[in-house]
Amino acid sequence: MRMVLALLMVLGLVVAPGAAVNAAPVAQAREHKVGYDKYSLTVDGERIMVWSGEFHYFRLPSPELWRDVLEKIRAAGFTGVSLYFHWGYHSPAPGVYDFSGVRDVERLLRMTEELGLYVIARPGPYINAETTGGGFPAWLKNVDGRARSSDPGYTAAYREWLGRINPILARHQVTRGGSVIAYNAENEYGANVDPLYMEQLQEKARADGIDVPIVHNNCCNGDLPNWSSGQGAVQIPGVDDYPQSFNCPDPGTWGTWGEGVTRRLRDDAPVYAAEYQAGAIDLNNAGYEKCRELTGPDYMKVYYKSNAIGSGATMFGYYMLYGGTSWGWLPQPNDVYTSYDYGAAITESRGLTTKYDEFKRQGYFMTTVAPLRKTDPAAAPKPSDPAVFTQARSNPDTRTQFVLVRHTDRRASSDLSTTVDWATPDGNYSVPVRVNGRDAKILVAGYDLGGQRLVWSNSEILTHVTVDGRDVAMLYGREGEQGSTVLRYSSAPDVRVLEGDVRSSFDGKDLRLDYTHSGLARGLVSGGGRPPMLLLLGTDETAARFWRMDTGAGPVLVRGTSVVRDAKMAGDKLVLRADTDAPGDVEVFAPARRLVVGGKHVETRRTPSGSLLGALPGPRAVTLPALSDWRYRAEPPAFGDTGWTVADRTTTASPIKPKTLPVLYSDDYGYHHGNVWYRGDFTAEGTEKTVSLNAITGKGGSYLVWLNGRYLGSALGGTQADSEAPVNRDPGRGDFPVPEGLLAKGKPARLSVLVTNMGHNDDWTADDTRFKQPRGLFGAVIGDAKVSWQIRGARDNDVERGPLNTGGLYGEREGWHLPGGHGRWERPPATTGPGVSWYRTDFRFDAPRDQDVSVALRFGERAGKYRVFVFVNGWNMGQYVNGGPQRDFVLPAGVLKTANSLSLAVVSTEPGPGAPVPVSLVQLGNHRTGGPLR
Ligand code: IPT
Repeated sequence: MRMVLALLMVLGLVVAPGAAVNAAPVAQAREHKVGYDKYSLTVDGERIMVWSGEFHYFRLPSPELWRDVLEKIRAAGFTGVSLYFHWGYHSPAPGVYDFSGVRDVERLLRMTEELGLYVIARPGPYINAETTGGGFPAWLKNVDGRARSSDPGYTAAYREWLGRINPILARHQVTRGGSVIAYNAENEYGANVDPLYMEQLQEKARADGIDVPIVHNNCCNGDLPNWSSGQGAVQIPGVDDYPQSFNCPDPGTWGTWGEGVTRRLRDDAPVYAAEYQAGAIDLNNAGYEKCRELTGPDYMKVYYKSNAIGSGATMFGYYMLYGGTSWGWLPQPNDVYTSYDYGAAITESRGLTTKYDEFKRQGYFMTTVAPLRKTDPAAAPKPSDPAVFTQARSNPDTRTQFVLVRHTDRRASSDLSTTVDWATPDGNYSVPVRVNGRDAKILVAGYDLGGQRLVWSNSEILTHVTVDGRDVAMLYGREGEQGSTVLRYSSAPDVRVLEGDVRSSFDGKDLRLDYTHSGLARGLVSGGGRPPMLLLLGTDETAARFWRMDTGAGPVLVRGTSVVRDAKMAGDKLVLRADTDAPGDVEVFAPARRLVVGGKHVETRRTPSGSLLGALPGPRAVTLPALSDWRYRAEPPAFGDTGWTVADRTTTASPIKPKTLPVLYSDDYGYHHGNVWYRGDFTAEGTEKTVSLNAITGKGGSYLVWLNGRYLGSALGGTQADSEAPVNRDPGRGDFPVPEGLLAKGKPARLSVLVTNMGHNDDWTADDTRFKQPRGLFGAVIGDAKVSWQIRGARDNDVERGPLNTGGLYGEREGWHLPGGHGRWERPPATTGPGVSWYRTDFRFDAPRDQDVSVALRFGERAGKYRVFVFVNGWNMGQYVNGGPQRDFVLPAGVLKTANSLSLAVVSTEPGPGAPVPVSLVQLGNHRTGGPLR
């Protein structure tokens, strides 16, 4: 292997760590060189800050909206996105791969290229991600050889996948004019590791044309095998860190999983915060708002800033920026339900939160201030109060200093004011600082801010731009806090305060401005031997109202609007695509005389700040239709005589052997997702007392049992079994008494069982006894009866929506969930029995074309033990479990059209009313976009 690597290196296909990576051999105009050193990645020799976060295209089955999310990500100042690619999402069966429609990842990569976002590509093969099988296709459960190892069976399987995805990623590398700047091999590979496998993954990537640096996201702050040296080592080993844990019910408890400072793992590579916690899985059903609180703006301030200064990382991947929806059978059942909102900065319904605002404040700073891309630890100015903690880094070339200020005890929330003695590059100063509550600041000294010299400030820098030869800088602090900013001039500059209360003094070299952060203050500084500057001094809130956008004529600033998607200069016009959620001001700082927003000219006037100020309308109110006119159809147990597969196997590839034979695992018969029906035929003795079953469904699943058409009851499915007796060989046990007189000696009898498969276990520990846990019936005993079994699952004929959309309900096989009707539907009856009842209705959704209205289906209260599969225009948008944590099911535009069909498959384990479960359409957002989202 070493020889192969050496050979590839000679051929220029692999690069030695630290060396520049070669561009593709064919000369192309947009080819770039990617390299790195201990400080950062470089593109054509220029240092870059990869300030990125995670997005899962497979959790948004609407490519039109990928762009919406990516635009919002870019608008917050991110320079990149981190993207998992989900093997199982593309591959329903060995050798079968689909990259069309909602799976069109080239379209996704093209969008990142159009938007100028770098991509950290993470194709696994294993990705975890709380998705079924951790991203492995379910058919891999039938493949011999331990997954995530160099075993030949697994190797052949994953090479199929990499053989498809790698060339796509290779085509889109920065080195070939694309966006992919790094390639993540495997995922948190730290348990049961096989270094040969890690090495072979990378050889495969290189052989498939990957020439950007290979990275890895190591688990647990890099404490497990971390691929920084030895066989299988990657060029840039990164670290995953979730300091807050996933304890959403208790959002006030901080740092459960540690300090949260990313470790340096290699001296010759940049520090990479591969997955840094930006939300949480709702493990304890607290609801995602609690997860958002656990990882809210105060956590972000303290942890992200501590991490930036503590580690000097220049590559970041915040997990998640937008979580989305585990629609269909995407969820991994042990950790999540349908919603994967994640408490992220951008909600599942694509709304922006206060976390988004904090990302923007930090992101603009991280990506504006170039000296941050190369820093070493430095002596920190000493605070006079030991309850205040400081830490510093400085740029060895510019000598710019970055000082972190926070409570010594990160969890403390007292209000401390003190001073620090700061030896800045421009002299020694006593600088007042305040830490009020859970807060942290990164203060800057010795920085060439545009044409100005910032000596120091105890306000934080949001961003700055240069417009028509004038610097426009925005600094901010928490409402009510004192602020001071010192700038250097060769002679007294002229200071004109336009708004707010700002005092200034000049001592012959330093201009000192003192103020209280409140609203938005504005001052013009001119003369003093430097270009003029407009200084904007705001609060957290007013800073968050600003948007920075790059145009061909340089970056511009916009104040107002709920997002800015795009900005360009056309002659003297600034042309914006921007949303509003309410009427309000729009103010632009741009080399423009006119303003166009959403294709419409906006009346503006020139302000004393030199900006253009106008007003924009908000969205019109939209009314959603009531859902009525429901029709009904029953799905009788194990209905219909076609489509059944004889289940008579006596062996299985699963390391978990069944309790009874034949093997009844659904995967062994090619039914990998959703519900399966079983029927077991036997000749009765008449003496059978009990039907004893075991089923493994994954957490939260259940099964329902009928004998000769009579409902016997239901039981919860198990989550796992051990491979050998006596431990855990009785998962999901249900014993159902046989009603008197139901079976008669010598008469044919039929058992019907509906088993839900909640999704497949992940493989976090690289252990087949976890990943290859069966689904479906694990054991069945009916007295001494010899039962002939048949099984029926999904048809797998839905190319558009893919294999994870449907299971084996009869109605699914017959297309009752699809638009268009399909057969006879009736008025709902007065009552329904236990089992499967289907309901459907049609509705229209007429949102104005220039508005983005986000819609969800909301479940109201109704007692009973039931779950509901929600189909909108055939798309399985999730599973409602009565009494469960999720009531709102987001319906993304694209899935939602103007004319819609809604089908609900209700699986009830007890009799219930015939009327449909109470559901309604609700609005989760309404924005004027100025045109259709593209
Ligand atoms: C880490 C995984 O890499 C990622 O796929 C996802 O599962 C995430 O965490 C949690 O949402 S796993 C780590 C926290 C043990």
